[in-house]
Amino acid sequence: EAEFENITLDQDGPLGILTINRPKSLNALNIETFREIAEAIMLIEENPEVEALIVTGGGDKAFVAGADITEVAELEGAFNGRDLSLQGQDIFQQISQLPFLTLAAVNGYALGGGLELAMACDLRIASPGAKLGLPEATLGLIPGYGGTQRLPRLVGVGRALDIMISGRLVDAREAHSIGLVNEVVDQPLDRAKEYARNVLSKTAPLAVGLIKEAVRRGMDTTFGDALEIEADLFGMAVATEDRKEGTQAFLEKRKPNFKGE
Ligand code: CO8
Repeated sequence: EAEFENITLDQDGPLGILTINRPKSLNALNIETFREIAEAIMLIEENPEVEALIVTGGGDKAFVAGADITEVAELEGAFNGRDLSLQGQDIFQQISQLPFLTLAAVNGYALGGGLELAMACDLRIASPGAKLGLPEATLGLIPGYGGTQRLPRLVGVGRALDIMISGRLVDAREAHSIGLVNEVVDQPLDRAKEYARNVLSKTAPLAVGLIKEAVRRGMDTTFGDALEIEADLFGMAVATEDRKEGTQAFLEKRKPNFKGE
């Protein structure tokens, strides 16, 4: 068990549960918390038992209310800020590149860096009272941990510009209607676990990783190149043992027994 001060990392069977846990500051991400998140991601990557990751917030008010504004207030000059942005972007990229399902259980405020963390996950499941936003402009900042790029990819350019330029908070119902969150339920962590267990019981793990890779790399390039990426990854899926097992199980009218090979 690793020792952390600002987060907890738990395992529930095949599920890794990363909780950002500074409830007195609404789980704001200070530099030390970022460092611990990076270490937790390394531990998760090295742990073959973890087959899906859920990220959530401690306490009952917030997922993560953003970067720690007390630290942001002390930043001096452009270079310092650019570096911080690159470091945060890198950690969230590592989360988005995990080769298995990642879910954000958004149990309250997901603002600024907090929404950027949630958007680095594959899916977002929010509580009815959750509020999401990128209010950086109200602080004289812009989103710096991937938000200006991930939000328009999720909800479209017009809606993303509205949310970032106004700095307004989006409630769970609206977030659901624009596709920023996938589901709204009273107990998002319980639902995230149920969703993840269902995925693990039904789908081939390598296929899940390849789907994520196809979507992620495809969004970065032209449509034509993206189709080539899809074909390459399709070829890799066809070459797996689990493809043989999955198709055979269908024909034999039984449940497949995927091995991740
Ligand atoms: N950082 C530090 N402390 C925070 C933060 C934060 N982001 N959010 C809340 N807190 C603290 C409050 O200061 C307060 O502390 P205290 O009890 O000591 O006064 C405590 O948490 C509880 O918060 P409130 O009393 O404000 O609770 P309310 O229910 O009244 O309000 C809100 C909740 C609306 C969420 C309010 O706290 C708020 O507006 N928070 C700030 C939200 C925000 O602007 N987040 C974006 C931050 S900017 C960002 O994430 C930039 C990322 C890019 C950086 C790029 C690199 C440089």
